[in-house]
Amino acid sequence: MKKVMIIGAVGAGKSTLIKALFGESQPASKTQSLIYRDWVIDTPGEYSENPLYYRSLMATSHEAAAVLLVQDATRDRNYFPPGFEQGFAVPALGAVTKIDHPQADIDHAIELLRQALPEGEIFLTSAASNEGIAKLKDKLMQIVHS
Ligand SMILES: Nc1nc2c(ncn2[C@@H]2O[C@H](COP(=O)(O)OP(=O)(O)O)[C@@H](O)[C@H]2O)c(=O)[nH]1
Ligand SMILES: [Mg+2]
Repeated sequence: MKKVMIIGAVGAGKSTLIKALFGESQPASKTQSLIYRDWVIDTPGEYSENPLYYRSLMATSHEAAAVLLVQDATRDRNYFPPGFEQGFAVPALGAVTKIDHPQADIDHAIELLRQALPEGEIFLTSAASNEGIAKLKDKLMQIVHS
């Protein structure tokens, strides 16, 4: 089965989003290494924050059919370098996480994510309220089964 690689800063909500995509609601534990589960490759946030790991992420993207860039709606800064999406072997799309959060600023999060992902589709999600999860899952299933 084709895979989707999920990247984003430490604490952005990647692992929790993955659990929500699988219909689970328990908290996610800290991701220490690349984790392969079914059609998903979860990555440690350090890999997206530290340029020393970029090559490793880009190499791993060859195993995936798409890369999902995750941006936390409660963060006011960008953890991806400008144009980051272009470094990957496969198409990229984006997800804004934690849109349920009282501190979420969705428009700002989209603006930040657009610097790394000028064109790919962006999905607005909350693992807490489940908003946007089904829509993102449909899209990812299309990619995985294409
Ligand atoms: N309010 C809210 N908090 C979330 C959501 N998703 C994740 N979190 C919280 O964000 C923190 C980091 O989540 P985690 O999935 O471990 O982030 P990762 O490092 O990107 O894998 C945890 O405390 C989660 O409970 C969400 O949709 N809404
Ligand atoms: Mg994680």
